[in-house]
Amino acid sequence: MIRKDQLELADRFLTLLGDRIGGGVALEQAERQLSVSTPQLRQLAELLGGWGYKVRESGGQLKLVEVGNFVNDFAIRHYLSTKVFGQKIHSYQSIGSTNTTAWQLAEERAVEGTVVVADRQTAGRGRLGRSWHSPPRVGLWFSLVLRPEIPPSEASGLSLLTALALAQSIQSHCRMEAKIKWPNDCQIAGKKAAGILTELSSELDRVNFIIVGVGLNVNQTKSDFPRPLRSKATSLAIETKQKWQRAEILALFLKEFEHFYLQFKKSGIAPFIQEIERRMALLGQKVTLAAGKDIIAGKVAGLAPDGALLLETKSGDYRAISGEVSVL
Ligand code: BT5
Repeated sequence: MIRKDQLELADRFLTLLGDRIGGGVALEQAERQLSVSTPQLRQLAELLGGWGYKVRESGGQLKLVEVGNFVNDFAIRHYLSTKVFGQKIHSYQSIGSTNTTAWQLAEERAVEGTVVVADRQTAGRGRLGRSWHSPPRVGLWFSLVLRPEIPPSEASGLSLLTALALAQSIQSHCRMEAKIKWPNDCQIAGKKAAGILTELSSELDRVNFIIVGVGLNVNQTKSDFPRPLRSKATSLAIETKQKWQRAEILALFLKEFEHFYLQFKKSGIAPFIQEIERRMALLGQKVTLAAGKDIIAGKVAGLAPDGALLLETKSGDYRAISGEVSVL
């Protein structure tokens, strides 16, 4: 177990190193600013090495020569500026499903804002028993524990809220337009870049906890996707032609989400509907909606104040609270 003061020192050391490959600082300056001896500084460099940050020492200079792109507690905290989300982080190299682990932790009283994140999932889940492709080191596979005091019927709004926070953080950080595909996807250039799996533990009139799971494709190349996914899935790297620091994106998302979530707890999804509609894929388009055994054809008219999808159909307006939308 690494002590908290060591973590803080390592964090400050990384900032002194400029936080990027090629960044550096004079040995003497680092010792002075961190109030540590040379052996202590070397220990900190070793600690950073374990997290994928390689520091080289030569001629009294320290240089950051490798940044590992890990998504672990240290890397996330380095970028984190939230009050609730990510104050408790469980990070794994490999795990079945972060949603399953977050659910277990929530049953053991994990606090609101707990984040479970994995470099790889071996049994990543989508909705309705579908699977989620989660290869190592290229994506963000994580789940959040939420404990809102809302009726269970309002929980589905959290998928849309998450999609909005994802779309906004992708857009502001990667300068790339991201759209929301109702009810739980984020699309870039018409392809799926992220999926959201919201799972609810509740009694009839009361939520015990909610797990929001997010899979965001970050640094995959086209060939990293299995063939059947290649035509419909994409990643931030494919669309922007550059690799991204996953821990930084996670921290930015958590900040955006926290901001929205605090308002959601007071006023529900209604105040966000206009913004979600503005970013909605398929608005005004002819689609089919598969909801249970029903297939409904219609034009996407927008969202109801509770987040339900509104379709204009031949037999009048149709309101859907769940389902799968496909373009006709
Ligand atoms: C979703 O389901 O889109 C929800 C995915 C949630 C994944 C996260 S990862 C962290 C957390 N832990 C979990 O175990 N799950 C959550 P759905 O709408 O049912 O879409 C699933 C479909 O998306 C699959 O049937 C594939 O067609 C496609 N798919 C699978 N992996 C994909 C990927 N990496 N990128 C894009 N599409 C994918």
